[in-house]
Amino acid sequence: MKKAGNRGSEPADEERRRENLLQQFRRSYGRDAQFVTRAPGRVNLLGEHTDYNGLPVLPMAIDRNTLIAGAARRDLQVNVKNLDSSFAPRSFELAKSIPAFAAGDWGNYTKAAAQGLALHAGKTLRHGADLLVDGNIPHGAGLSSSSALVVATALALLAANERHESPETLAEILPGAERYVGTLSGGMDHAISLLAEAGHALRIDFFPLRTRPVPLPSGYDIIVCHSLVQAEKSAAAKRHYNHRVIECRLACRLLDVALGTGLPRDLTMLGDLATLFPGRSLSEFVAYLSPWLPDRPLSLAEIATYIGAPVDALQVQCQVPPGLSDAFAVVRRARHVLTEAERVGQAEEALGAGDAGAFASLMDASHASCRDDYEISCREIEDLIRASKDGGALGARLTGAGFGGCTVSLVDRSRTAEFLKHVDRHFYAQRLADERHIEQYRFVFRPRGGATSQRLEAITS
Ligand code: NG1
Repeated sequence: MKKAGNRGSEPADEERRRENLLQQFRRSYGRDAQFVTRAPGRVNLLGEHTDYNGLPVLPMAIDRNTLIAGAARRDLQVNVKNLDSSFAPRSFELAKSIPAFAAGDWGNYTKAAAQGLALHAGKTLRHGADLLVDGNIPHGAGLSSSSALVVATALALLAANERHESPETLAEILPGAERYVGTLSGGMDHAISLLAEAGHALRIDFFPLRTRPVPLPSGYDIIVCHSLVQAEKSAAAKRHYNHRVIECRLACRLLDVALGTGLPRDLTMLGDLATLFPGRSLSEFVAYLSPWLPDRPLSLAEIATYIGAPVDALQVQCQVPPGLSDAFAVVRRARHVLTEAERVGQAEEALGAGDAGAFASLMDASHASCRDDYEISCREIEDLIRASKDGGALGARLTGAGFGGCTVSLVDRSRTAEFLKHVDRHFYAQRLADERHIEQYRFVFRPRGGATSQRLEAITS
Protein backbone atom coordinates (compact mmCIF):
# COMPACT_ATOMS: atom_id res chain seq x y z
CA MET A 1 0.00 0.00 0.00
CA LYS A 2 1.39 3.39 -0.99
CA LYS A 3 1.67 6.17 1.55
CA ALA A 4 -0.39 9.31 0.99
CA GLY A 5 -2.84 11.61 2.70
CA ASN A 6 -6.60 11.20 2.58
CA ARG A 7 -6.87 13.28 -0.58
CA GLY A 8 -6.01 11.82 -3.92
CA SER A 9 -2.76 13.31 -5.20
CA GLU A 10 -2.99 17.00 -6.09
CA PRO A 11 -1.56 18.38 -9.37
CA ALA A 12 1.49 19.71 -7.48
CA ASP A 13 2.24 16.22 -6.10
CA GLU A 14 1.97 14.81 -9.58
CA GLU A 15 4.39 17.39 -10.95
CA ARG A 16 6.86 16.47 -8.18
CA ARG A 17 6.48 12.76 -8.95
CA ARG A 18 7.05 13.42 -12.62
CA GLU A 19 10.22 15.48 -12.01
CA ASN A 20 11.55 12.85 -9.66
CA LEU A 21 10.77 10.09 -12.16
CA LEU A 22 12.70 11.90 -14.91
CA GLN A 23 15.69 12.36 -12.60
CA GLN A 24 15.61 8.73 -11.50
CA PHE A 25 15.33 7.66 -15.13
CA ARG A 26 18.55 9.52 -15.93
CA ARG A 27 20.28 7.97 -12.94
CA SER A 28 19.02 4.50 -13.71
CA TYR A 29 19.51 4.31 -17.49
CA GLY A 30 22.25 6.92 -17.98
CA ARG A 31 20.28 8.91 -20.55
CA ASP A 32 17.26 11.22 -20.71
CA ALA A 33 13.69 9.99 -20.96
CA GLN A 34 12.02 10.76 -24.30
CA PHE A 35 8.40 10.45 -23.16
CA VAL A 36 6.17 10.19 -20.08
CA THR A 37 2.86 8.35 -20.03
CA ARG A 38 0.20 8.52 -17.36
CA ALA A 39 -2.81 6.23 -16.76
CA PRO A 40 -5.28 6.79 -13.91
CA GLY A 41 -6.91 4.17 -11.67
CA ARG A 42 -10.66 4.22 -11.24
CA VAL A 43 -13.47 3.79 -8.78
CA ASN A 44 -16.59 2.11 -10.05
CA LEU A 45 -19.70 3.89 -8.76
CA LEU A 46 -22.20 1.29 -10.01
CA GLY A 47 -22.39 -1.69 -12.38
CA GLU A 48 -20.27 -4.40 -10.77
CA HIS A 49 -19.35 -7.52 -12.77
CA THR A 50 -21.54 -6.35 -15.63
CA ASP A 51 -18.75 -5.45 -18.10
CA TYR A 52 -17.75 -8.99 -19.11
CA ASN A 53 -21.45 -9.68 -19.57
CA GLY A 54 -21.67 -6.90 -22.15
CA LEU A 55 -23.72 -4.70 -19.82
CA PRO A 56 -23.01 -1.12 -18.72
CA VAL A 57 -20.84 0.26 -15.92
CA LEU A 58 -20.53 3.69 -14.28
CA PRO A 59 -16.95 4.40 -13.13
CA MET A 60 -14.88 7.57 -12.76
CA ALA A 61 -11.09 7.98 -13.08
CA ILE A 62 -9.34 8.92 -9.83
CA ASP A 63 -6.42 11.19 -8.97
CA ARG A 64 -4.11 8.23 -8.37
CA ASN A 65 -2.20 6.92 -11.37
CA THR A 66 0.72 5.09 -12.92
CA LEU A 67 3.42 7.22 -14.52
CA ILE A 68 6.02 5.74 -16.88
CA ALA A 69 9.09 7.57 -18.14
CA GLY A 70 10.74 5.90 -21.12
CA ALA A 71 13.12 6.02 -24.05
CA ALA A 72 13.20 3.95 -27.23
CA ARG A 73 15.85 1.29 -27.82
CA ARG A 74 17.41 0.21 -31.11
CA ASP A 75 16.75 -3.47 -30.38
CA LEU A 76 13.57 -5.30 -29.32
CA GLN A 77 14.47 -5.45 -25.63
CA VAL A 78 12.04 -3.99 -23.08
CA ASN A 79 13.55 -3.14 -19.68
CA VAL A 80 11.12 -2.21 -16.92
CA LYS A 81 12.13 -0.84 -13.54
CA ASN A 82 9.89 0.40 -10.74
CA LEU A 83 10.58 3.17 -8.20
CA ASP A 84 8.97 0.86 -5.65
CA SER A 85 11.83 -1.52 -4.83
CA SER A 86 9.42 -4.34 -3.93
CA PHE A 87 8.94 -4.73 -7.70
CA ALA A 88 12.22 -6.14 -9.06
CA PRO A 89 13.45 -5.02 -12.53
CA ARG A 90 12.22 -7.12 -15.44
CA SER A 91 13.39 -7.54 -19.07
CA PHE A 92 11.94 -9.26 -22.09
CA GLU A 93 11.94 -9.09 -25.88
CA LEU A 94 9.12 -7.93 -28.12
CA ALA A 95 8.00 -10.91 -30.19
CA LYS A 96 4.94 -12.38 -31.84
CA SER A 97 4.48 -14.62 -28.83
CA ILE A 98 5.93 -13.46 -25.50
CA PRO A 99 6.29 -16.16 -22.82
CA ALA A 100 4.96 -15.11 -19.40
CA PHE A 101 7.01 -14.65 -16.21
CA ALA A 102 5.91 -16.84 -13.26
CA ALA A 103 2.21 -16.45 -12.29
CA GLY A 104 1.69 -13.39 -10.09
CA ASP A 105 4.84 -11.58 -11.32
CA TRP A 106 4.20 -7.84 -11.77
CA GLY A 107 6.16 -7.89 -15.03
CA ASN A 108 3.34 -9.88 -16.63
CA TYR A 109 1.20 -6.72 -16.80
CA THR A 110 3.87 -5.02 -18.92
CA LYS A 111 4.18 -8.16 -21.05
CA ALA A 112 0.38 -8.19 -21.40
CA ALA A 113 0.50 -4.72 -22.98
CA ALA A 114 3.41 -5.69 -25.26
CA GLN A 115 1.73 -8.91 -26.34
CA GLY A 116 -1.59 -7.14 -26.98
CA LEU A 117 0.12 -4.52 -29.15
CA ALA A 118 2.24 -7.12 -30.94
CA LEU A 119 -0.92 -8.99 -31.93
CA HIS A 120 -2.63 -5.77 -33.01
CA ALA A 121 0.24 -3.75 -34.50
CA GLY A 122 2.33 -6.73 -35.61
CA LYS A 123 5.58 -5.95 -37.36
CA THR A 124 5.40 -2.22 -36.78
CA LEU A 125 6.71 -2.55 -33.20
CA ARG A 126 10.42 -2.50 -34.06
CA HIS A 127 11.75 -0.78 -30.97
CA GLY A 128 11.91 -1.98 -27.42
CA ALA A 129 12.23 0.59 -24.63
CA ASP A 130 13.82 1.41 -21.30
CA LEU A 131 10.96 2.15 -18.90
CA LEU A 132 10.72 3.40 -15.32
CA VAL A 133 7.39 3.09 -13.45
CA ASP A 134 5.99 5.10 -10.55
CA GLY A 135 2.50 4.16 -9.36
CA ASN A 136 0.50 5.48 -6.40
CA ILE A 137 -2.74 3.48 -6.85
CA PRO A 138 -3.17 1.08 -3.90
CA HIS A 139 -2.73 -2.54 -5.05
CA GLY A 140 -5.39 -5.21 -4.65
CA ALA A 141 -7.90 -2.53 -3.72
CA GLY A 142 -10.32 -2.78 -6.63
CA LEU A 143 -9.02 0.56 -7.95
CA SER A 144 -7.52 -0.90 -11.09
CA SER A 145 -3.81 -0.53 -10.47
CA SER A 146 -3.14 -3.47 -12.81
CA SER A 147 -5.03 -2.00 -15.77
CA ALA A 148 -3.39 1.40 -15.23
CA LEU A 149 -0.01 -0.34 -15.59
CA VAL A 150 -1.18 -2.10 -18.75
CA VAL A 151 -2.50 1.17 -20.24
CA ALA A 152 0.60 3.22 -19.31
CA THR A 153 2.91 0.50 -20.71
CA ALA A 154 0.97 0.27 -23.98
CA LEU A 155 1.18 4.06 -24.41
CA ALA A 156 4.91 3.93 -23.64
CA LEU A 157 5.63 1.19 -26.21
CA LEU A 158 3.61 3.10 -28.81
CA ALA A 159 5.57 6.29 -28.02
CA ALA A 160 8.88 4.39 -28.37
CA ASN A 161 7.75 3.26 -31.83
CA GLU A 162 6.34 6.68 -32.82
CA ARG A 163 2.99 5.01 -33.34
CA HIS A 164 -0.38 6.38 -32.44
CA GLU A 165 -3.54 4.47 -31.62
CA SER A 166 -6.71 6.25 -30.59
CA PRO A 167 -7.82 5.80 -26.96
CA GLU A 168 -10.97 4.12 -28.33
CA THR A 169 -8.90 1.52 -30.22
CA LEU A 170 -6.71 0.89 -27.19
CA ALA A 171 -9.81 0.51 -25.02
CA GLU A 172 -10.94 -2.26 -27.39
CA ILE A 173 -7.53 -4.02 -27.54
CA LEU A 174 -6.27 -3.86 -23.95
CA PRO A 175 -8.95 -5.86 -22.07
CA GLY A 176 -8.10 -8.86 -24.26
CA ALA A 177 -4.42 -8.09 -23.71
CA GLU A 178 -4.79 -8.17 -19.91
CA ARG A 179 -6.30 -11.68 -20.12
CA TYR A 180 -2.63 -12.64 -20.66
CA VAL A 181 -2.35 -12.73 -16.83
CA GLY A 182 -5.14 -15.30 -16.66
CA THR A 183 -8.09 -13.18 -15.50
CA LEU A 184 -11.18 -13.33 -17.73
CA SER A 185 -11.58 -9.57 -17.24
CA GLY A 186 -14.06 -7.22 -18.87
CA GLY A 187 -13.35 -3.88 -20.52
CA MET A 188 -14.31 -1.33 -17.85
CA ASP A 189 -10.89 -0.55 -16.40
CA HIS A 190 -9.05 0.17 -19.62
CA ALA A 191 -11.98 2.13 -21.05
CA ILE A 192 -12.26 4.48 -18.08
CA SER A 193 -8.50 4.88 -17.74
CA LEU A 194 -8.27 5.89 -21.41
CA LEU A 195 -11.53 7.74 -22.01
CA ALA A 196 -12.38 9.42 -18.67
CA GLU A 197 -13.60 13.02 -18.69
CA ALA A 198 -12.52 15.29 -15.84
CA GLY A 199 -15.35 16.31 -13.53
CA HIS A 200 -17.64 13.46 -14.65
CA ALA A 201 -18.35 9.79 -14.21
CA LEU A 202 -18.68 7.82 -17.44
CA ARG A 203 -21.42 5.44 -18.46
CA ILE A 204 -19.68 2.82 -20.57
CA ASP A 205 -21.47 0.31 -22.81
CA PHE A 206 -19.65 -2.54 -24.54
CA PHE A 207 -19.74 -4.38 -27.87
CA PRO A 208 -19.50 -1.85 -29.42
CA LEU A 209 -17.77 0.43 -26.92
CA ARG A 210 -19.77 3.61 -26.24
CA THR A 211 -19.32 6.24 -23.51
CA ARG A 212 -21.46 9.03 -22.10
CA PRO A 213 -20.32 11.54 -19.45
CA VAL A 214 -22.56 11.58 -16.38
CA PRO A 215 -22.57 14.53 -13.93
CA LEU A 216 -21.95 13.90 -10.23
CA PRO A 217 -24.19 15.57 -7.65
CA SER A 218 -22.74 18.89 -6.52
CA GLY A 219 -22.06 19.28 -2.81
CA TYR A 220 -21.20 15.58 -2.30
CA ASP A 221 -17.90 13.75 -1.91
CA ILE A 222 -16.97 10.36 -3.31
CA ILE A 223 -15.03 8.67 -0.50
CA VAL A 224 -13.15 5.41 -0.98
CA CYS A 225 -12.15 3.35 2.09
CA HIS A 226 -9.90 0.29 2.04
CA SER A 227 -11.13 -2.76 3.96
CA LEU A 228 -7.49 -3.69 4.74
CA VAL A 229 -8.10 -6.98 2.90
CA GLN A 230 -5.91 -7.22 -0.21
CA ALA A 231 -7.76 -8.70 -3.17
CA GLU A 232 -4.82 -9.36 -5.49
CA LYS A 233 -6.17 -10.80 -8.72
CA SER A 234 -2.94 -12.69 -9.17
CA ALA A 235 -4.00 -14.95 -6.27
CA ALA A 236 -7.25 -16.45 -4.85
CA ALA A 237 -9.33 -13.48 -6.02
CA LYS A 238 -8.50 -14.43 -9.62
CA ARG A 239 -10.04 -17.89 -9.13
CA HIS A 240 -13.17 -16.41 -7.52
CA TYR A 241 -13.43 -13.80 -10.29
CA ASN A 242 -13.10 -16.37 -13.09
CA HIS A 243 -15.66 -18.57 -11.32
CA ARG A 244 -18.24 -15.75 -11.58
CA VAL A 245 -17.48 -15.32 -15.30
CA ILE A 246 -18.12 -19.03 -15.91
CA GLU A 247 -21.33 -18.97 -13.84
CA CYS A 248 -22.63 -16.22 -16.14
CA ARG A 249 -21.72 -18.24 -19.24
CA LEU A 250 -23.56 -21.26 -17.78
CA ALA A 251 -26.58 -19.03 -17.04
CA CYS A 252 -26.64 -18.15 -20.76
CA ARG A 253 -26.77 -21.83 -21.73
CA LEU A 254 -29.67 -22.39 -19.32
CA LEU A 255 -31.51 -19.30 -20.61
CA ASP A 256 -31.09 -20.62 -24.17
CA VAL A 257 -33.08 -23.67 -23.11
CA ALA A 258 -35.58 -21.80 -20.93
CA LEU A 259 -36.38 -19.25 -23.65
CA GLY A 260 -36.60 -22.01 -26.26
CA THR A 261 -38.19 -20.82 -29.49
CA GLY A 262 -38.54 -17.30 -28.02
CA LEU A 263 -34.84 -16.79 -28.72
CA PRO A 264 -33.73 -15.77 -32.25
CA ARG A 265 -30.16 -17.01 -31.58
CA ASP A 266 -28.07 -18.46 -28.75
CA LEU A 267 -26.85 -16.05 -26.10
CA THR A 268 -23.12 -15.40 -26.10
CA MET A 269 -23.41 -13.32 -22.94
CA LEU A 270 -26.19 -12.10 -20.62
CA GLY A 271 -26.06 -8.66 -22.27
CA ASP A 272 -27.38 -10.21 -25.49
CA LEU A 273 -30.81 -10.19 -23.82
CA ALA A 274 -30.81 -6.38 -24.06
CA THR A 275 -30.09 -6.53 -27.81
CA LEU A 276 -32.42 -9.42 -28.60
CA PHE A 277 -35.35 -8.08 -26.58
CA PRO A 278 -35.13 -4.28 -26.76
CA GLY A 279 -37.70 -2.56 -24.59
CA ARG A 280 -38.03 -5.48 -22.14
CA SER A 281 -36.69 -5.06 -18.66
CA LEU A 282 -33.66 -7.29 -18.04
CA SER A 283 -34.77 -8.38 -14.57
CA GLU A 284 -37.85 -10.06 -16.14
CA PHE A 285 -35.54 -12.75 -17.49
CA VAL A 286 -34.60 -13.96 -14.01
CA ALA A 287 -38.06 -15.54 -13.88
CA TYR A 288 -37.08 -17.85 -16.74
CA LEU A 289 -34.49 -19.43 -14.45
CA SER A 290 -35.76 -19.17 -10.90
CA PRO A 291 -38.89 -21.35 -10.84
CA TRP A 292 -37.18 -24.00 -12.94
CA LEU A 293 -33.83 -24.28 -11.18
CA PRO A 294 -33.15 -24.62 -7.45
CA ASP A 295 -31.69 -21.50 -5.81
CA ARG A 296 -28.52 -23.34 -4.74
CA PRO A 297 -25.16 -23.99 -6.42
CA LEU A 298 -25.41 -26.70 -9.09
CA SER A 299 -22.68 -29.06 -10.26
CA LEU A 300 -21.64 -29.04 -13.91
CA ALA A 301 -23.21 -32.49 -14.29
CA GLU A 302 -26.55 -31.18 -12.95
CA ILE A 303 -26.45 -28.19 -15.29
CA ALA A 304 -25.64 -30.48 -18.23
CA THR A 305 -28.69 -32.60 -17.34
CA TYR A 306 -30.94 -29.51 -17.30
CA ILE A 307 -29.58 -28.48 -20.68
CA GLY A 308 -29.59 -31.97 -22.12
CA ALA A 309 -25.94 -31.80 -23.22
CA PRO A 310 -22.87 -33.90 -22.34
CA VAL A 311 -20.78 -32.42 -19.52
CA ASP A 312 -17.57 -32.28 -21.56
CA ALA A 313 -19.32 -30.45 -24.40
CA LEU A 314 -20.62 -27.88 -21.92
CA GLN A 315 -17.16 -27.53 -20.42
CA VAL A 316 -15.68 -26.80 -23.84
CA GLN A 317 -18.51 -24.51 -24.93
CA CYS A 318 -18.26 -22.36 -21.78
CA GLN A 319 -14.44 -22.61 -21.72
CA VAL A 320 -14.44 -23.71 -18.08
CA PRO A 321 -10.81 -23.37 -16.89
CA PRO A 322 -9.36 -26.17 -14.75
CA GLY A 323 -9.28 -25.77 -10.97
CA LEU A 324 -12.74 -24.22 -10.40
CA SER A 325 -14.88 -25.76 -7.67
CA ASP A 326 -17.82 -27.73 -9.06
CA ALA A 327 -20.57 -25.49 -7.63
CA PHE A 328 -22.20 -22.87 -9.86
CA ALA A 329 -24.84 -20.53 -8.38
CA VAL A 330 -26.32 -19.58 -11.75
CA VAL A 331 -29.69 -18.18 -10.64
CA ARG A 332 -28.24 -15.80 -8.08
CA ARG A 333 -25.45 -14.68 -10.38
CA ALA A 334 -27.84 -13.95 -13.25
CA ARG A 335 -30.18 -12.08 -10.87
CA HIS A 336 -27.31 -9.85 -9.74
CA VAL A 337 -26.03 -9.08 -13.24
CA LEU A 338 -29.45 -8.36 -14.76
CA THR A 339 -30.71 -6.20 -11.90
CA GLU A 340 -27.34 -4.42 -11.63
CA ALA A 341 -27.46 -3.43 -15.30
CA GLU A 342 -30.91 -1.92 -14.72
CA ARG A 343 -29.56 0.00 -11.73
CA VAL A 344 -26.88 1.58 -13.96
CA GLY A 345 -29.62 2.95 -16.24
CA GLN A 346 -31.59 4.23 -13.24
CA ALA A 347 -28.43 5.76 -11.75
CA GLU A 348 -27.67 7.65 -14.94
CA GLU A 349 -31.18 9.11 -14.84
CA ALA A 350 -30.94 9.98 -11.14
CA LEU A 351 -27.57 11.70 -11.60
CA GLY A 352 -28.79 13.53 -14.70
CA ALA A 353 -31.64 14.89 -12.58
CA GLY A 354 -29.24 15.80 -9.73
CA ASP A 355 -31.08 13.39 -7.41
CA ALA A 356 -28.33 12.33 -4.96
CA GLY A 357 -30.82 10.50 -2.72
CA ALA A 358 -32.07 8.24 -5.53
CA PHE A 359 -28.49 7.53 -6.62
CA ALA A 360 -27.50 6.66 -3.04
CA SER A 361 -30.40 4.18 -2.72
CA LEU A 362 -29.19 2.47 -5.91
CA MET A 363 -25.68 2.21 -4.42
CA ASP A 364 -27.16 0.50 -1.33
CA ALA A 365 -29.24 -1.87 -3.48
CA SER A 366 -26.18 -2.69 -5.57
CA HIS A 367 -24.22 -3.54 -2.45
CA ALA A 368 -26.96 -5.87 -1.17
CA SER A 369 -27.00 -7.63 -4.54
CA CYS A 370 -23.17 -7.94 -4.63
CA ARG A 371 -23.26 -9.38 -1.10
CA ASP A 372 -26.25 -11.73 -1.34
CA ASP A 373 -26.47 -12.78 -4.99
CA TYR A 374 -22.93 -12.33 -6.32
CA GLU A 375 -21.33 -13.23 -2.96
CA ILE A 376 -18.26 -11.05 -3.43
CA SER A 377 -18.31 -9.27 -0.07
CA CYS A 378 -16.49 -10.32 3.12
CA ARG A 379 -16.75 -9.61 6.85
CA GLU A 380 -14.36 -6.63 6.76
CA ILE A 381 -16.24 -5.01 3.87
CA GLU A 382 -19.53 -5.49 5.75
CA ASP A 383 -18.06 -3.89 8.90
CA LEU A 384 -16.81 -0.99 6.80
CA ILE A 385 -20.19 -0.51 5.08
CA ARG A 386 -21.88 -0.44 8.50
CA ALA A 387 -19.37 2.10 9.83
CA SER A 388 -19.86 4.19 6.66
CA LYS A 389 -23.64 4.22 6.89
CA ASP A 390 -23.55 4.95 10.64
CA GLY A 391 -21.01 7.68 9.89
CA GLY A 392 -23.46 9.48 7.60
CA ALA A 393 -22.88 8.02 4.10
CA LEU A 394 -25.97 8.56 2.00
CA GLY A 395 -25.11 5.43 0.01
CA ALA A 396 -22.24 2.93 0.37
CA ARG A 397 -21.15 -0.16 -1.52
CA LEU A 398 -18.17 -2.33 -2.27
CA THR A 399 -16.39 -1.32 -5.45
CA GLY A 400 -14.43 -3.36 -8.00
CA ALA A 401 -14.09 -7.11 -8.17
CA GLY A 402 -14.76 -7.59 -4.42
CA PHE A 403 -13.32 -10.31 -2.12
CA GLY A 404 -11.74 -7.46 -0.12
CA GLY A 405 -10.51 -4.19 -1.56
CA CYS A 406 -12.46 -0.95 -1.13
CA THR A 407 -15.87 0.54 -0.48
CA VAL A 408 -17.18 3.73 -2.08
CA SER A 409 -19.49 6.11 -0.22
CA LEU A 410 -21.48 9.15 -1.23
CA VAL A 411 -21.23 11.74 1.54
CA ASP A 412 -22.71 15.23 1.87
CA ARG A 413 -19.58 17.41 1.72
CA SER A 414 -20.58 19.30 4.86
CA ARG A 415 -20.43 15.96 6.71
CA THR A 416 -17.19 14.58 5.24
CA ALA A 417 -14.99 15.39 8.26
CA GLU A 418 -17.52 13.82 10.62
CA PHE A 419 -17.79 10.75 8.34
CA LEU A 420 -14.01 10.23 8.27
CA LYS A 421 -13.80 10.59 12.05
CA HIS A 422 -16.52 8.00 12.54
CA VAL A 423 -14.98 5.47 10.14
CA ASP A 424 -11.54 6.02 11.70
CA ARG A 425 -12.88 5.37 15.19
CA HIS A 426 -15.22 2.48 14.39
CA PHE A 427 -13.23 0.65 11.74
CA TYR A 428 -9.55 1.58 11.43
CA ALA A 429 -8.67 2.34 15.06
CA GLN A 430 -9.64 -1.21 16.03
CA ARG A 431 -7.57 -2.80 13.28
CA LEU A 432 -4.44 -0.70 12.84
CA ALA A 433 -1.70 -0.88 15.45
CA ASP A 434 -0.56 2.66 14.61
CA GLU A 435 -3.39 5.16 14.08
CA ARG A 436 -1.00 7.47 12.23
CA HIS A 437 -1.34 5.11 9.27
CA ILE A 438 -5.11 5.54 8.95
CA GLU A 439 -4.81 8.28 6.33
CA GLN A 440 -3.17 5.85 3.90
CA TYR A 441 -6.38 3.88 3.64
CA ARG A 442 -9.20 6.28 2.81
CA PHE A 443 -9.40 8.88 0.08
CA VAL A 444 -11.68 11.67 -1.08
CA PHE A 445 -11.51 11.45 -4.85
CA ARG A 446 -12.38 13.93 -7.58
CA PRO A 447 -13.16 12.62 -11.08
CA ARG A 448 -10.12 13.09 -13.35
CA GLY A 449 -9.40 12.95 -17.09
CA GLY A 450 -8.07 9.93 -18.98
CA ALA A 451 -4.58 8.67 -19.83
CA THR A 452 -1.97 10.86 -21.55
CA SER A 453 1.28 10.37 -23.44
CA GLN A 454 3.73 13.24 -23.62
CA ARG A 455 6.74 13.41 -25.90
CA LEU A 456 9.73 15.17 -24.29
CA GLU A 457 12.23 14.98 -27.10
CA ALA A 458 12.56 13.49 -30.57
CA ILE A 459 13.03 9.73 -30.68
CA THR A 460 16.48 9.13 -32.12
CA SER A 461 17.02 5.52 -32.97
P1 NG1 B 1 -10.79 -4.77 -10.32
O1 NG1 B 1 -11.67 -4.21 -9.30
O2 NG1 B 1 -9.77 -3.77 -10.78
O3 NG1 B 1 -10.20 -6.05 -9.90
C1 NG1 B 1 -12.30 -6.24 -12.04
C2 NG1 B 1 -12.23 -6.31 -13.57
C3 NG1 B 1 -13.27 -5.41 -14.24
C4 NG1 B 1 -14.65 -5.65 -13.66
C5 NG1 B 1 -14.60 -5.55 -12.12
C6 NG1 B 1 -15.92 -5.89 -11.45
C7 NG1 B 1 -9.94 -6.73 -14.35
C8 NG1 B 1 -8.70 -6.15 -14.92
N1 NG1 B 1 -10.91 -5.88 -14.04
O4 NG1 B 1 -11.77 -5.02 -11.63
O5 NG1 B 1 -13.24 -5.66 -15.63
O6 NG1 B 1 -15.19 -6.87 -14.09
O7 NG1 B 1 -13.62 -6.44 -11.58
O8 NG1 B 1 -16.92 -5.02 -11.82
O9 NG1 B 1 -10.04 -7.93 -14.19
